[in-house]
Amino acid sequence: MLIAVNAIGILLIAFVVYWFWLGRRSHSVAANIDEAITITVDGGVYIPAEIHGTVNQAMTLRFYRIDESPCAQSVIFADLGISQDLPLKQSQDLKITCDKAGVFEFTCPMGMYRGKLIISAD
Ligand SMILES: [Cu+2]
Repeated sequence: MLIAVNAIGILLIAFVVYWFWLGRRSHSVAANIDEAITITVDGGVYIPAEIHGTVNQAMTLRFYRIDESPCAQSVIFADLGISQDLPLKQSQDLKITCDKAGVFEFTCPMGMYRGKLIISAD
């Protein structure tokens, strides 16, 4: 009985590690030149929620909203002064070039949906 409880405990820990560490890593994506990055808006989240790019790299973020919540109707990059409407079930391209390194959050208007644009020096 005790062994079984320990085994369940270990499985739970393994699952938590997978979920928070490995799982999150797979939710990030690096921007390639001339290639749009599709970000799906569904179930209250951006997928992927972490986009990596470099300074002065022209990026195309292609938002595709499946989520019907009114909250998901637009995406805001507050630090970059960008607000973009996201039509339902249509691709909406957003071209961004960052001239400085940093972490720029993008959110829904109320800040519940959250993603990050991570720009490195080069
Ligand atoms: Cu919201």
